[in-house]
Amino acid sequence: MKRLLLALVAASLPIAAAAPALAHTAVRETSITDNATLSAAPANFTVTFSAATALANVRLTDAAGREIALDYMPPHTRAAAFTIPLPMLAPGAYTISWRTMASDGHVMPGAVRFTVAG
Ligand SMILES: [Cu+2]
Repeated sequence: MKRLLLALVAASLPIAAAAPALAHTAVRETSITDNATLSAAPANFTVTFSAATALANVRLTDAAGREIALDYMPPHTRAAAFTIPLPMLAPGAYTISWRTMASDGHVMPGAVRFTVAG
């Protein structure tokens, strides 16, 4: 199985190399820096990408991995920036994660971890 996976990766490399690097959508900026400790609970989270992208699977989890409900539905249109309102967060560690699908079809996971100081 591992051998097959490697063969698939090797087979897809020439295609990946031929695609312009800019076609890949990268995170340009997040309103909360990864691993930041915040003195106050943030009211929202904004993520900005290098190009318009579709956003999906936005999840907020606490330190125990429990999902915290978000009052947010990603738009059905592509955008370069998304602002996700956050619920009132108690002190603790959180992870906000998402998936993007770029116009070239590449799906990329992303996440930012942060701590609200108590
Ligand atoms: Cu890509």
